[in-house]
Amino acid sequence: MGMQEELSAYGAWRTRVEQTIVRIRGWFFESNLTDTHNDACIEQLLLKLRDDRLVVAFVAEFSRGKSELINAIFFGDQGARVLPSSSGRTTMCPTELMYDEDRPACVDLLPIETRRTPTTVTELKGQPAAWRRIALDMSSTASMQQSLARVGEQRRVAMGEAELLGFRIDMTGESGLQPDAQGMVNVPAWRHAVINMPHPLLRQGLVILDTPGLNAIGAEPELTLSLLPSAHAVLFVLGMDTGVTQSDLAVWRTHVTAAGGSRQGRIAVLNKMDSLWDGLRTDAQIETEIASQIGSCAATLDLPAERVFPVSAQKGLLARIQHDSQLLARSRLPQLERALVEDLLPAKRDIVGAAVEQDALGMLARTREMLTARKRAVIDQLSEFSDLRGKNRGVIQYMLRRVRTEKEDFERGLERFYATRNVFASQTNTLFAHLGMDALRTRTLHTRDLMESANFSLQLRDAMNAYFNDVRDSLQKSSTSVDEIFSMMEAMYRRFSTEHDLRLGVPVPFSVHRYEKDITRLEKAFHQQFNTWLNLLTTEKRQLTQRFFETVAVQVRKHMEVVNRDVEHWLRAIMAPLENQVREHQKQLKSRLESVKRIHEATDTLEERIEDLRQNGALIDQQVEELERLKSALDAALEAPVLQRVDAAA
Ligand SMILES: Nc1nc2c(ncn2[C@@H]2O[C@H](COP(=O)(O)OP(=O)(O)OP(=O)(O)O)[C@@H](O)[C@H]2O)c(=O)[nH]1
Ligand SMILES: [Mg+2]
Repeated sequence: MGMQEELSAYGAWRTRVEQTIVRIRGWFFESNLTDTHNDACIEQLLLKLRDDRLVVAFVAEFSRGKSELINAIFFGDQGARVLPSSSGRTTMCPTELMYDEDRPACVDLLPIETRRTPTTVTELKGQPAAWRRIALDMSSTASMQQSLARVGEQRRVAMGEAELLGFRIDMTGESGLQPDAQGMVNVPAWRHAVINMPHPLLRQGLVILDTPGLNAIGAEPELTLSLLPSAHAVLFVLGMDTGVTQSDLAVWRTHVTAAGGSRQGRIAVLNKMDSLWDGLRTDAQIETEIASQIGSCAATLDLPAERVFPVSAQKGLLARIQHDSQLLARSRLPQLERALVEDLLPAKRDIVGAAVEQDALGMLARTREMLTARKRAVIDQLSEFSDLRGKNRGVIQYMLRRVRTEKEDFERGLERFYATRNVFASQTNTLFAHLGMDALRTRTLHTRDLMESANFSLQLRDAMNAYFNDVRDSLQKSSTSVDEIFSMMEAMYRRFSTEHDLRLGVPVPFSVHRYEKDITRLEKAFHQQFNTWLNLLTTEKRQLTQRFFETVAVQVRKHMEVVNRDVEHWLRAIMAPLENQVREHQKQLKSRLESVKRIHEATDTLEERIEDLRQNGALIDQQVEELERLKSALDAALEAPVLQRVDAAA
């Protein structure tokens, strides 16, 4: 199975899961079983499923063959080299290849000048006017290549200007751009490119991120802080002819391991294996050479040797264009592709599966509990009424009194419930005040001001430290609030379980701590970046720091939005069962009282009431059965195999 089929299989799996959830939503609606909590759960879940993208990033120093590798893996069937690849620097800015049906096939380019303002790429993605759009004609390879080549455009600017745009200048050209005799340097014309292409793999939700080598990037903190850590797989490309050089290591450290995004699969690729096929070495010599290169590469990067793949991207591409299966096998591209798919899909499937399990199965379980409670009430009433058969009015009167007392008891309990709900509301307000996006906005503005007025590096660092401390502090305070809410709800659950016989179990706990990790990761990345800059506060450095801060702020905001969303979800999740069961119990008491009253007043016969209850019970049984069917359907959809391991790769 090729990459294409594997991804299609995954897409089909996801669609099946999604369809089952839509079916469940429909049934809930028809059966009158929806409530706001369930609705919100399902909507969130569907959003998660629809927005499910797989991001594969290619990272390396320039000319290691990233673009060629992308061509060979993803565009071999195009019959030509799609992404520009040539000796020297080709890819000049981070380039995302994806497909979004709402936009035409096109290349969107963000001018490099946007780096002069602190606005981040993420923010600019919401401002179409900031981008230059070039149409992409998918019917002609030549015109497509022409459009794609524009990603590599450059501009000649004065050194000072280049520095303002965040590029490092180095007279020797080693650790920065090298100026010519006139003091001019070539900088990329674009800061970021998004290629929207209706390619089958991209349609499946695959996003490919091609990055330029070190010096061409200059300072683009988003790559390190956001794009790369959120990628599901990172392919780090090395040249078999060069091995791991100092600048390769620098790229590995700044882009791959620095931001600490260790969740994704990391694969090292030893490209240009064909440089060993010189016609002089024997096959055995080539193998020995490859094995030794793998060993030293694995040791230097601290990766297991199985994660290092020797390939020839160029021969692989050629083989695909010429349909030469022997050459394809020799390029060893299929092994790399298999590793990539095996990394990507199960990981992704686990994430999606866990979300579905938590949200959808949780909701089914809650509904199941509610139906069970309803059924129990029906059975109790049935036996109560059956006992009344042949009894005189006195007994019925006695029963009427008993139900009334029970109802009054429960209503007193309800007062406590309403009081708790008020406390809950005020505690929730406190919690959101700690987590609040407004507070975060004020904090961000304040830090921005401090940074602007800073005269020394130390002040910049202090401003950032204060910012992170503030964020952490708000998380800690939220954690205390969460604990308070939990204890109160736990007591309430217990009380209603013992005093009114509700089956509530224990409320789900919640921890804010796991979100602190993300903040710590950002802080670490900031310090690492900051420490690499000199202690002198130049205009360039101030700009760099500010731009870096803006990226950090956007990331922190995103994380805090997630915390807020999760907290909201949790609050609903602990309040909803209590509210539902209380409401349910209240309804039952009312209908029971109603029934006994009618029997007492002889408006209904006992047998009629018993028959009603029987029918009601049968309806609940049917609902439980349907619920079980839906649950099995969801289990089956989730468990369907996604990845077929086929040994004959290619
Ligand atoms: N012999 C050989 N050459 C290769 C191979 N892969 C790429 N190349 C060549 O290496 C050069 C650089 O390839 P690119 O794909 O442009 O490299 P890149 O990593 O994208 O480089 P930048 O975009 O400049 O950062 C090109 O001339 C390719 O033809 C390979 O497997 N074997
Ligand atoms: Mg390239």
